[in-house]
Parts: sequence; structure tokens; C-alpha cells
Amino acid sequence: MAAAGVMRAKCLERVVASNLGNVDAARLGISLSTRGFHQSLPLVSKGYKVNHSSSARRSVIITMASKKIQLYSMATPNGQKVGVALEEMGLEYDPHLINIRENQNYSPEFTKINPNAKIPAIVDPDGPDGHPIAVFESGAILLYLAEKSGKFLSPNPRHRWETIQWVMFQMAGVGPMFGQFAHFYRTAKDKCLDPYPTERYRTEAMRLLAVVEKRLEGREFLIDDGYSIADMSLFPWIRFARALFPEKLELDKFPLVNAWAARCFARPASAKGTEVLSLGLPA
Ligand SMILES: N[C@@H](CCC(=O)N[C@@H](CS)C(=O)NCC(=O)O)C(=O)O
Repeated sequence: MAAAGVMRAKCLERVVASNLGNVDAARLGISLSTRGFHQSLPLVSKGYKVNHSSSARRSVIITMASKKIQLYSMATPNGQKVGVALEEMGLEYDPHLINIRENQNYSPEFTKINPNAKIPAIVDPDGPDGHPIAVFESGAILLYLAEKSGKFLSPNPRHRWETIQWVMFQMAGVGPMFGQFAHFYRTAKDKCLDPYPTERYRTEAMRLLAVVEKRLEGREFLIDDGYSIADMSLFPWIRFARALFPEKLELDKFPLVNAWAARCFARPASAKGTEVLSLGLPA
């Protein structure tokens, strides 16, 4: 078991190594081994469980020489945003599962890419200056990919800033509030018997839904000139809420939000993006 863990960790290191090269890896603070593949390295820290499935190992090994964007993620709402963006933008990428249920996000290899130990993260071997770049925080990744592809972030300055503003609204408001609500309502329901935190995050989540409902009055998407990274950042959270606690957040009170989320999901590339690195379970 330990040997399999070391093997996978080494594969991940070699993916990063082969994509970046030693000089570029040093820029990202990633130290790379030049030792042989089968030589044992103490890369797996205590408590870091690895996915031993051969498919997980295979997907890592296949991408060792890839020049595509490397996606390290899992299909939670934050992870889905990036899958959606990559699919919608038609950018080539290699997906790698970082299973947060098995604490793989705390592995030394992953925290070299995202020091905050959260999915999603990407490594683009062809960064803006021609050198590899690692990007974490899903909102920053959406902006990065929009700029790289020239898609879904309007060139019109007014629409562009509106888009950024709604991405920030999702990142600073909807994500954290829905996330905390999910934590107290579901994950910690047996640990915290005081109703205060659940109620606080429930009412705040509903207040945010009302803000979106108002914004969608007379609009097909959040920004007037069409589908954008603002929509991509937000609709996975609505689907998450609908899947897990539609009554608690009284989602039926927000018909425009529901219709808009369905419109986003009706786009084939967006629907496909939500499935990237999915374990087939609710996030
Ligand atoms: N603000 C971050 C939040 C990322 C985040 O919270 N990711 C969660 C999954 S949705 C995660 O990695 N959780 C694992 C953990 O906290 O151990 C972003 O949008 O990228």
C-alpha cells in the first residue's frame, strides 16, 4: 500500500517535472527529482491516502510529456467551474483527480501547485510569458482561461467589469456561504446541535439567491452580452443546492435562478464540464 502511494506520488512529480522542466519548476518552487522512476522517494506524508486504482495511475502516467493544461480537481461546485470553462473554451487539458475525500489535496505534490491545499488548480505549461504557470483559486483560473482563450470575458470594458464583479460575488459570497451552510446542515449536523450557524448561513444563502434572482430580471445570462465566466462560476452552486437541500433554501422561491441554471446546463459543453473528474456522487 505504501509502495503504491509512493508510486503515485512519484508519477505526479514526474508529470510536473516533464511539463515544466527544472528551471521552470524552480520558478514555481517545485523541486524535482532526477532519480530513476523506481527508486523510492519519501514523498507520501502521513495521513495522505492515495487513490490506488490503476486508472488513476494510468491517467497520470499518460500525461507525462503533455503540453496541455494540467487540471488537478474533482467535480465539486468549485471544481466543476473549471471543467465547464475548459470544455466551453475548447482548450486542451489533461484531468487529474485530486480526491479530497481521501485528503489527496494535502499531499506534498499538490500543495506545491496550490499552497492552500484546495481544488481546483491548474498548471499551464505555456503560460503568458511562454513559461509554465500554476494557478489556484477557481475565480482566478476562470479569469486566466478566459484571457488565454479570448472567450467568455467581454472585450467591452463595461461588460468585462460586470463579469469580474459577478465572479467576485460568487467567490466571496455564494461559495463560502453555501459551503458553510452545507457544512453545518449536512457534514457537522451531529457535531453542532446549536441551530445558530445553520440558520445564519441558510438565511445568508437565501439572501444571495434573492440578489441573483433580481439580477436575472429581464436577462438571459448574468451579463448582457451573453454567457460568460460569471455564469460558469455560479450555476454549479445552484445545481449543488438543488441536489442537496432544495427545500431548506426554498429554491422554488427563485424561478429566474432555476430557469437560468437550467439554461446554463442545457449547453452541451457546460453539462460535459460538470462531469469532469466526477466520482458519480453528489459533491
Ligand atoms: N476559494 C477556493 C475554494 C476551493 C475549495 O474550497 N475547494 C474545496 C472543494 S469545493 C476543497 O478543496 N476542499 C478540501 C479541503 O478543504 O480539505 C476556490 O474557489 O478555488
